[in-house]
Amino acid sequence: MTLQKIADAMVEGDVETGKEMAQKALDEGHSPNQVLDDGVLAGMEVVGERFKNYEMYIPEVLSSAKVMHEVMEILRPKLVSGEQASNKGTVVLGTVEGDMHDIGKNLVGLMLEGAGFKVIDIGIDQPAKNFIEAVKKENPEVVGMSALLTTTAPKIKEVLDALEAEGLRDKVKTMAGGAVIDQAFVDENGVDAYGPSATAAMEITQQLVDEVRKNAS
Ligand code: B1M
Repeated sequence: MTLQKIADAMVEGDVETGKEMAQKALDEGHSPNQVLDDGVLAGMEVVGERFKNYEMYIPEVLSSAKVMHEVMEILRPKLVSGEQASNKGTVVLGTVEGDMHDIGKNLVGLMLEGAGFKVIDIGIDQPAKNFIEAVKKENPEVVGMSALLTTTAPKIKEVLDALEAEGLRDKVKTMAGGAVIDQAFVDENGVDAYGPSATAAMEITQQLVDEVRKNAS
């Protein structure tokens, strides 16, 4: 019931109720992951459907995104455990050029941080050169790219080509995710892994870091 109220608050763009219900759900003993999956993401799914069907428009979707952001601030300390800042691996993460969507990317970053990885989030609308700059500076094991538009998905390939051109392709593993990305896209474009969800991204990142470290030793 409380989780449903969080989902409803997401759809209605009601920040106060969203925050209140998220705190109530935690107090009632729901895990942060339950609040995320059955409250926040369940609500976002409805928003996505309504947006697609022209039943919700950009300002309303942005209000839903605000609710999500505020609820995530409540969940963040609970999702990000004491495992942080270990030597588990580094991930450079960003949304590709031309793409402003960051809710999924932020969630992936949060979950990865929670699992103990160092996350360098370079933000939204990032051209290939900025990914390269971050790789040179941070020396990550993994480069993560998020794309939610059919028009911006090809930018992932541009990042891969730039890594190749800079002689960095063999030093990192790459992962991509977002609404328009699937396994076929990843296979066709030579990305190392597809991240279907933030939860899956944690496990995949661990595998990719292990591979990079094994190859380097
Ligand atoms: Co946009 N939008 N949007 N939008 N938007 C979509 C993506 C769309 C599918 C909606 C639709 O029409 N059905 C559609 C794209 C269609 C297409 O290209 N095939 C679309 C469109 C068309 C647009 C605009 C062009 C609309 C317009 O202006 N006419 C415009 C483009 C702006 C731009 O980027 N240049 C636009 C704008 C916006 C808002 C600004 C209003 C807002 C974004 C706010 C923000 O991000 N701060 C927005 C939103 C919210 C959406 C929907 C409704 C929801 C996206 C979302 O946040 N989902 C979306 C509909 C949909 O996806 N069904 C839609 C929740 C989030 C948790 O899921 O991002 O998928 P997601 O992330 C998941 C996984 O995919 C995965 O983990 C996450 C958590 O499990 N994942 C990764 C994501 N990245 C990963 C990276 C990884 C691994 C896993 O490794 C690196």
